Amino acid sequence: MANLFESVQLGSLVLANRVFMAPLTRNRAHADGVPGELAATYYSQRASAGLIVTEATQISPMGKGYINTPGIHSPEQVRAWSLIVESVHKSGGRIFLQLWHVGRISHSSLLPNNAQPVAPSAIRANSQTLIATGLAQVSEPVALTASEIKETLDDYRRAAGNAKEAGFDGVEIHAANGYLIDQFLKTGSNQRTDEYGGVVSNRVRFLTEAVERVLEVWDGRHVGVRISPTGGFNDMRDHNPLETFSVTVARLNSYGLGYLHVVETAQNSKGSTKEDLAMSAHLRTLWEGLYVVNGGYDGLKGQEALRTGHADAVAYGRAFLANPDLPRRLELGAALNEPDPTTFYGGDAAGYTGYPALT
Ligand code: 8OZ
Repeated sequence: MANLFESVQLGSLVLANRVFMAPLTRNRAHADGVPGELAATYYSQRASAGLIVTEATQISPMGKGYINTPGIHSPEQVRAWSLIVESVHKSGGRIFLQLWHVGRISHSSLLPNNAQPVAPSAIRANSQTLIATGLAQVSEPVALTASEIKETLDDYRRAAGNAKEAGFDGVEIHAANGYLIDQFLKTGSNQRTDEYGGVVSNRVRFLTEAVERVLEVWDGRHVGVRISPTGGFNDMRDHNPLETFSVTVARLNSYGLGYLHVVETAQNSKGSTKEDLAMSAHLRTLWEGLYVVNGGYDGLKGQEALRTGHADAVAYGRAFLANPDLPRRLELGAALNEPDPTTFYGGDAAGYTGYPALT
């Protein structure tokens, strides 16, 4: 059985270990979605991760849902990302870009011409986002038309191509945590009566078509998908998660993807329950590729997950945020820096590039 510090093959890449850096929203990009000046330092400090997955990055202006998140749709954004990637590669790291469309989890003040957010159905989430004036309820969304769905899928392809141009090692499709793709998957946010709604084979269509667009530019082994089958974050619910996600995983198997990344917790920052872990264990039996888990893991629990075959790799969020040299610390059993929640979202170097490595 594998252990956390053993290498693993991902497509043409040999990853140095199985301690991955989970995607972490940090809200330090410029208003135009160009990543901030400190991002190259922040990510290259964490280059000892087996794989870095970047913070969620919007594929289009309509895909934005929070203040100061980065994009991958303009030439300036692509140029800035390419410098970040170069810096990570120079430090020996591997880095995937996370492709994100927030769907209904947005606010008109963040969107072109104060537009309403878009979603599978016009159902407002009982959820908050961060805008210029602070926390705000998300806006009432409008349902995507059939032609807008096609345009959004094209945005996935363009963004995936931009990520390739920036030099990334691959991309992760964000299908978790209540954002656009998850909104299509789960019944609480999808009441469509066309081929994108209703039975699960329809609800999974938007995800599989997004995957197909991304595979027009990337080799499948360099593409991951992140899901949150038991996740309730962002006001999500599904009437039969076991069915929804069993079918989703079975469909995804046919693409020969690099990995499946499963958020095992119902809410960000909470631990996983027996039910969360049972769902994940079930999906693990269905999935034919590399299986990455996230949520509530420390070094011991991560090691145990690999030893028992529950997972092939573990993605750490908060622990990696606060410990740039996390794999080394876990291997040594060294003490960890504590993450400071007051500097998670927005701000400067404090709580970003300021966490010390071991000397
Ligand atoms: C926390 C705050 C804002 C966004 C996710 C992209 O949950 C996020 C996110 C998390 O996937």
